[in-house]
Amino acid sequence: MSTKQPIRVAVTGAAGQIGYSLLFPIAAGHVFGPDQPVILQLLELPVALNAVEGVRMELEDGAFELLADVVTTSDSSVGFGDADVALLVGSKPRGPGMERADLIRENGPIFIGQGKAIDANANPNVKVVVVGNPCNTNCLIAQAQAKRTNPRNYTAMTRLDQNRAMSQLANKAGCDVADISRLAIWGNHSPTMYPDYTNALIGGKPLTDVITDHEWLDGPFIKTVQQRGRAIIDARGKSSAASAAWAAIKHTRDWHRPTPDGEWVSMAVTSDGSYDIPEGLIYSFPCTVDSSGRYEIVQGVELDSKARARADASAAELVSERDAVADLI
Ligand code: NAX
Repeated sequence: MSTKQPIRVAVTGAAGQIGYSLLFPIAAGHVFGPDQPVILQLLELPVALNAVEGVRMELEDGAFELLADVVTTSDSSVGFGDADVALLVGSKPRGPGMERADLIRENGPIFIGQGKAIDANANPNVKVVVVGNPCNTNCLIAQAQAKRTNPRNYTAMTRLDQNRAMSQLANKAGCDVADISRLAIWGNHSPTMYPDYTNALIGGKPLTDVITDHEWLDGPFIKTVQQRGRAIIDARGKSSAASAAWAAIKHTRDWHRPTPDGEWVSMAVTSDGSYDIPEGLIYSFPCTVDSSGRYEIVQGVELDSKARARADASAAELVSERDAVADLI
């Protein structure tokens, strides 16, 4: 076992399908590195405590060298106690006939409670990643409770959208995913999100020089990425789980290491007014992370008029979501 102090990672919804896929890579060192011990603090609803105890037993059966401890609880002060990282996965799923606005209202109170518990109990520099949908606005609600913790460290996950876009582009170009860089998601994790291919590179060259089928880029490509979650549900009968967990791993890992030169990562972070996106929205931008683990929004990215309109449309949706929860923030 490493001599490093363990990192405490709180995970909500740990018995759910994303939680189940998420915990093992964390225990195996895929997020914080091969010599960084972790303590997993698994927060679940009382009704799922048995299930999460089963997950704890499976983690034990993995005999992970880096796993210093696993705590299971439905007490959020224990779950978030001294947490260095909080992955907020648990939330109510969208029920039949439920509109997005209903879901936002249903989940709001969960994120008020969790935001308060994080603020009261976690490490003041806790890094929060909201996965549970509608993740941008849930993040905004939790962040509104941040008095002691750093509000800048409340983020939401759009990495799955970035990964989906990169794979579609690599398939089209016949290249490796690793050849694609600077593909960033702008906006909300919703069908209004904009996967900006106009600034992306393939093997260091402008992507649009390599993929010249602009009709495909503007049409089927964007639509496929925006609608991918629905396509997975239609095919699998369940929402994306392993790919979402992997995206949460990458979001968290990339927030704990310097971004390789020339690359960007998509993270929904607090808008500081960059690109005229209304201040305070939790909006996905291209970001880079420095060696101290601080992210910055990449500046100077040029958006053509179509890209601009798409980025603005997603911001408008986030403004209306914020309006819908104005009494909760
Ligand atoms: P599951 O229904 O399988 O699991 C959710 C788990 O959360 C359950 O075990 C439940 O008991 C627990 N839970 C609910 N409320 C809780 C609370 N207040 N405190 C602690 N635990 C609580 O859902 P799963 O498929 O794992 O999805 C989880 C969330 O991720 C959903 O909101 C889903 O919409 C969202 N997603 C977000 C994605 C993204 O890219 N941001 C993509 C995948 C996914 O759709």
